[in-house]
Amino acid sequence: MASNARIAADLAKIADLLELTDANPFRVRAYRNAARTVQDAPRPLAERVRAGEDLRSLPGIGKEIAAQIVRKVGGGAMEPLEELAGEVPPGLLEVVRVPGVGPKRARVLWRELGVDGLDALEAAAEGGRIEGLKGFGAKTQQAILAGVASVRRFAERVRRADAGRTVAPLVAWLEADEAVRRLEIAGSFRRGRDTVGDLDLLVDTDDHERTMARFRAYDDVDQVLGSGSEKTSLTLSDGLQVDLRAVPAESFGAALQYFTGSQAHNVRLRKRAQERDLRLNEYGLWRPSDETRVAGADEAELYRALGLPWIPPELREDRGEIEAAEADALPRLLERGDLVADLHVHSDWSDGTADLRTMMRAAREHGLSVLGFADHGPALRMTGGLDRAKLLRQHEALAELSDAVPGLTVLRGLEVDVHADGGLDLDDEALALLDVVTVSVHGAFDLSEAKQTERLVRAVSHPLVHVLAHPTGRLIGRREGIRVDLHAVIEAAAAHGVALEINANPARLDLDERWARTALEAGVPLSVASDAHGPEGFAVLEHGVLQARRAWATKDRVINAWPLARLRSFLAKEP
Ligand code: DGT
Ligand code: CA
Ligand code: CA
Ligand code: ZN
Repeated sequence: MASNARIAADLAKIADLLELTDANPFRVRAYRNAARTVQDAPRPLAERVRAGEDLRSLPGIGKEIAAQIVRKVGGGAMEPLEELAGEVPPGLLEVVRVPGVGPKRARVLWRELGVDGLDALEAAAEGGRIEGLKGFGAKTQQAILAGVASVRRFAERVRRADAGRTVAPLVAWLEADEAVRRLEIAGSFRRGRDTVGDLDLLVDTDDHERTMARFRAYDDVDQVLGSGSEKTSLTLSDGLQVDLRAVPAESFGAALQYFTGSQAHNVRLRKRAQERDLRLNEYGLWRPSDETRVAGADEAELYRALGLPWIPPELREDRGEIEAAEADALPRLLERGDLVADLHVHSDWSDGTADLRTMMRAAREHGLSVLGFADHGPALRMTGGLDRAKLLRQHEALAELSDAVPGLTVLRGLEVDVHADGGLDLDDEALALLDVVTVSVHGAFDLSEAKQTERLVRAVSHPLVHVLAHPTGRLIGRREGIRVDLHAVIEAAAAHGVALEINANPARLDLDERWARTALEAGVPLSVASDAHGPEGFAVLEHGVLQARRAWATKDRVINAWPLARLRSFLAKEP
C-alpha cells in the first residue's frame, strides 16, 4: 500500500527532477507544496482514494497532482517520474540532497562538470574543479565535501516519524491475526529517537510459524533477510529493515526491556543485577542459585526487582537516569496533553495553506487553547512575508475573529528573520505591536562559527524577542545545522528571558535532545512548536514532545504548557 510518506517522497522527487530539468518554477512549487500537504495529512490518502473522495479538497492539490496520487495508490508510477527519469542521471538526485547544493546548483554541476552522482561530486570537489564555477567558490567547494560525507552518514537512518507511518499498517496487519496476543515496537523507536536505524518488533503469539509466515506475506516486503520460528528480519519496499521476534508471555517484559535498549542503559542494568547476585537477559531476571525467574512478564516489575522505579524509555540512554531513579528523582516528563499553546503557526497570510479561522479551529481540535500566529516577516518575500502595513491588516483580521472559536485565545506573533549581522528584519516600533516575537535564521547558513554566534547572541539579546525558533536550522537527512557556539546563545537566552524552540517538524526536531537539555540545565525554558503550515500540521506536536522528553523536560519548563497568565507574564518579561 502506498503510505503518505511514500507518496510525499515521490512528489518531492518530481519537484527535484522538474527543477533539475529547468521546468516552470510554478510547477516545481506546486509539487513541493503538495509533498508537504501529503506528509502532514493525518489520514492515509490511499484510504481517501478508495473511499472515492476528491483529493482536490486538500490544500495545494490540484487536478494534475491528484491524478498522479491516484495512479500511485492504484499501484502505478507517477507519470512525471517516468518521463523525467530518462532525462536525468539517477545519481543526480543524491547530489541534490547534499547540503549547500540543492537542485539549481546540481543542474550547474551536472551541465558544466558532468557530475552525475556523489562520487563524481566528491572527485570534482577534491580536484578543485568546483570553485571556478560561476556562483560557487572555495568555501562552497569545502562545504560540498563535508556535505557529501554527511549525506552518506544520513543514508543509514530514517526519520522516526517516517518509520512510524511505514510501520503502522504493518502492525495493524500483524495484529489482525487472532494468534497474536500482544505486539510492541521496541528499540530506538520506543525510546523516541529522532531517527531510527531499524525497527524492532516483539510479538507474543499462539502460533510462531503462522505469525512469521504472515509477516513475510505482508504486501510491502522487499526482501526477507532471514526467517525462523523465533525471529524474522526483512526489508520493506522503502528500504526500512524490520526485525520481528516471538517472545513468550512470561518473558515479554524482559524482552521489551532488553530490546528497547539502549545498549548503554542495558549494560548498567545488567551490572546492577550482578551486584544483587542476579542475572539479567532477554528472558528474565534470574536468581542463578536455583534458576528461578524473579521477574520477566512485566517490565515495571523487572525494574522494581532491581530496586528502581520504572524508567520512561525516552530516558534510557545512561545519561543519569539510573542515578535519578535510585534517588527517586526521575522527572515527571512533559506529555502531549500538557501542551496548552502553540506559538509558531503559519497561515495563508504568508506561506501557510489555510486562513486564520481554519488554523484557529484546527488548533482547538488539537486540544489547544492558545494559538500564536507566527507568519513570516518581510525578508521572506517569496513566502508573502508581512511588512508593517500587512501586519496591521492581519491584526485587524484577528480582532474580527477574536470570538470566532470558543475556548481559543489568539496571540499576535511573527517569525522575524535574523539578518546576517544579528539585526532583526522589523523595526522595534512594529515589533512592539506583537504579543510574541519569534526570531529565526533562514539564510547565511555558512557564516563562520564566530560570526554565527555573534549573530544569534545579538538576536536573543534584543529586548523585544521571546523565542528563538529552530535554532540550528538543521534538516534531518538533508542539512547539518549552522556552526554556532550554542553555549553562548543559551547563556544569552538565559540572561534575556528568551525561550528556545523545539521545532516539532520531524524534518527539523531542532533543538536536538542534547542541546535542549543543555538549555534547560542553564535555566532556559523551551517552546515546543508545530511550525504548522496547514490545519493538519498540528499533529507533529507529538514528535516535539518526544524530543522534549528525551531532553528531560517537565511541563514546568515548557512555556507553551503554562497557563495563559504565566505565559503572558513571561511574554511581558516580568522577572
Ligand atoms: P537503531 O536501530 O540504530 O536506531 O538503535 P536501536 O537502539 O534500536 O538498536 P538495535 O536495533 O541494534 O537493537 C535494539 C536494542 O536491542 C538495543 O537498543 C539494545 C538491544 N541490543 C541489540 N543488540 C544488542 C547487543 O549485542 N548487546 C546488548 N547488550 N544489547 C543489544
Ligand atoms: Ca532498532
Ligand atoms: Ca534491530
Ligand atoms: Zn515557521
